[in-house]
Amino acid sequence: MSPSHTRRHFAKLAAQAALGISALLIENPAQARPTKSKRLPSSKASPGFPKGFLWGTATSAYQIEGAVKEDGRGQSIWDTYAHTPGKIKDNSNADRANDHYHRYKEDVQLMKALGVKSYRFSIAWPRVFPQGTGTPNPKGLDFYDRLLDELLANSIEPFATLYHWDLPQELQDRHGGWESRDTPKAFADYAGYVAQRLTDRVKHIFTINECSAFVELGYGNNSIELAPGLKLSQRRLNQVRHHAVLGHGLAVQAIRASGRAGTKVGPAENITTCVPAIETPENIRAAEIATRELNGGYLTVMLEGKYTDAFLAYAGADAPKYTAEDLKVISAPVDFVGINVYSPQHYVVSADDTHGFALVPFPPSYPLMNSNWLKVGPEALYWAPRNLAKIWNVKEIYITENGASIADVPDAKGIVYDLDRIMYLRNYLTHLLRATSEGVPVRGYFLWSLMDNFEWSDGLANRFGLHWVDYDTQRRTPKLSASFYREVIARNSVV
Ligand code: GBH
Repeated sequence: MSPSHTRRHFAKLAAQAALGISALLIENPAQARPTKSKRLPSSKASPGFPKGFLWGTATSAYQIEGAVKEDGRGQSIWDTYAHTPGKIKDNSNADRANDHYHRYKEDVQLMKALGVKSYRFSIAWPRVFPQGTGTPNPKGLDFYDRLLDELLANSIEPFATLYHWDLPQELQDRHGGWESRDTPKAFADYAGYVAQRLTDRVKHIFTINECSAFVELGYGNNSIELAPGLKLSQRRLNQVRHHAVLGHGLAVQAIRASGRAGTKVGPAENITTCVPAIETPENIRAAEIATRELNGGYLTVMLEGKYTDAFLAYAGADAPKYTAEDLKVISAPVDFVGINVYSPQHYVVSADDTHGFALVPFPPSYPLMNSNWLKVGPEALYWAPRNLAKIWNVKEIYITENGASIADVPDAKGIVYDLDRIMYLRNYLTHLLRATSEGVPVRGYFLWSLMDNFEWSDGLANRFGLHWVDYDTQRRTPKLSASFYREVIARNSVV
């Protein structure tokens, strides 16, 4: 540093000390009020998202509801798993979680304050069919009835997910859960029942949240684990994969049969996102090929009605057993495709081999958010929907989840200044804006999550929320990122 620079630097520090640095900090995030004026300073510089873009937030039943023994709810594989010693990092469970079952009205007001237009939540199968099949619990849908009424009274459009991993324990005990064809069949019955009862108010239904995550991490040999935490052989795992996508297809058909006319349905899949490492025509093509192959057991079979040759060749003798009719069901036409996008799973370059693509290894110090899988790569939010539209000609896309885990720390007044979450969101949304500006048909975006919640095997300690949750008092406090998101929504643009 030059002497003059050092002097200036010193003078600045002295001034801060004189003022008292805390006097320079904002009092609370609510001070960052959304812009009221129609003529915005940056409106020329940053073009907006399409008119009517559906800004939303997302949650799931087991992660927020609590009330696990109320109103006749049956046990799910997650109750069992979370109560198994050693499974959850901080030894927590979601028996109470966010107590959303009783505080949903307050939570709808949090959404209203953000200005969101839509909300993605999930319905707990074991509340509706406590044993998975058979007679529905008469009180099973009452909570969702109340929630829907509250959302609609506040002009927030409900998007319901039918399966966010909380399989009725009885189905696991009876026949190994998704190992059996009876589970996709039971899922379709449940889907049809919900469609019949709720599609007067819910117009968009997601079948299954992330087949790929709950199958690979729940039944496969992976270091990250989800319930039921089995480590099956490749042969059995392939059959589970097949049953999961079959469950999706059967549910699509059941919802068409039992829902009101105009009900729209599709998956909410954890797409394996492939990004060209360097944007050349060859690498772009390679990333498209990789996207189709690496989603072979999930989105590709759902959207094409066949397993790719490479998928079957790789599975070899362990390939799933299925019929031609199964493939028709799995690829039952959907109205939209939802994708959860957190990270680029792979950076891709072209290759002259039979595959036509090669995966670039991640360097050991590649930046992560606060989850060991959450690699930061904002371009994922451009390439995931862009490839989805390009490869399969999908006409209606929702980003059903995107967000960041942070080891948030509230200050003395309980406020969280999560600049790192804002950094993540701002960068990702910039790439989403590139997609919509180029005409990629993304209709909405559901930020994960409205509030901190039970983060599966990571427990309550790892936080994804726009609102800090104090699990002792159940107090919700907006983080700085809540003000950021409110501003994004108000201006329909990246801010
Ligand atoms: C979502 O999972 C869930 O839907 C949601 O419930 C959860 O709270 C949220 O994200 C945050 O975790 O092969 O390296 O990607 C998506 C994240 C996808 C994380 C699969 C683990 C496997 C490791 N999961 N991923 S990797």
